[in-house]
Amino acid sequence: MAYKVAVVGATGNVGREMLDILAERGFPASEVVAVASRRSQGVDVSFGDKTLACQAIDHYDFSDVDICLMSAGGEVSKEWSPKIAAQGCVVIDNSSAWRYDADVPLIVPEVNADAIAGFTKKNIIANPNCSTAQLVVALKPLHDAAKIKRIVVSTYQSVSGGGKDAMDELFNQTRSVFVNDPIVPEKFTKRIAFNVIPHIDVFMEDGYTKEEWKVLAETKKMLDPAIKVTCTAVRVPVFIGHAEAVNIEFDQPLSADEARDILREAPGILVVDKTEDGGYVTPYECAGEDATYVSRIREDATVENGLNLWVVADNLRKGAALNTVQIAEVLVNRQLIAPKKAAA
Ligand code: 2RA
Repeated sequence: MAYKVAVVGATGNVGREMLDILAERGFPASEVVAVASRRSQGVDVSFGDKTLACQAIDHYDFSDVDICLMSAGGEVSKEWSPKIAAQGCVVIDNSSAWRYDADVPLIVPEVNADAIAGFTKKNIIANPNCSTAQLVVALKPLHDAAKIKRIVVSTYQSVSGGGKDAMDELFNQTRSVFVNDPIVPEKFTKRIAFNVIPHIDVFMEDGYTKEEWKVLAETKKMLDPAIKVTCTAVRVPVFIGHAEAVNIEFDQPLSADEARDILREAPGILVVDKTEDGGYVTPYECAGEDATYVSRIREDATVENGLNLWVVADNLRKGAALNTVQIAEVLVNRQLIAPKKAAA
């Protein structure tokens, strides 16, 4: 069986990555179409060894498309996902537009693949925020083993999470430092080159940022609403790869050695954890990789049943495009959808 797949937002960082990952993983596609805004109509994007010219979303007929991978931002998704879904096409959306809707499953396949069955209510499935995706992959096997009570997360998020313009801003500011040009922040609120900024997404009434709230709300929705979560989200001058320092308090005792053994067997995780110089993974090394890496696993003696971890992943892949394609693979492998057009 083969499916017609549309990638909406095909010219963006995540859209391009979705096309790469569909090709790399040999997704069973009868046809892949690249869709973007009217502004990007005709722009060429790569799909494996082919080049696809982008179609404009407002002129595109989705009625024979089986799966739409959407990465065009919240506003576009709010307008277009229901229209596309109403044409019998399952939308897997990477924005925050649908994540907190009780009738839309929020899925990380290693964590809660069974919850995908609820997609039929709206024909929409949500992909989590990048910082939550890698976090729950690491937490799930530990929660199953010793029940997590509370986590304290500090994120170190690369600029690619803010899109291509944010990557350009880091590049241009870094260059400006060396040639002594003035630095005028545009997308970021302060200079990002050779700096860190404790502010991602908008501020909320309680003083937290929306990025910090997303980690809390999405972890509860996917893993367990009883887990207490607090987060500080920070932008760092790294192009690709988000890192997280995670402090966990468990209900049951769990030693660092036990956690290491559990994580080594867990899906989607690679443990790189040697207490020696360089015996851990950094964002630079995880760029382009599919795994969520866990390093620096150690007991926290300041609380009962506490552990600390360092969790790193490619935010454009596991944090976005890869997870979206994996969700599509669950739909297909569990035969939850049938292609509209039978193969000739
Ligand atoms: C960021 N979490 O890193 C966002 C992207 N989804 O800005």
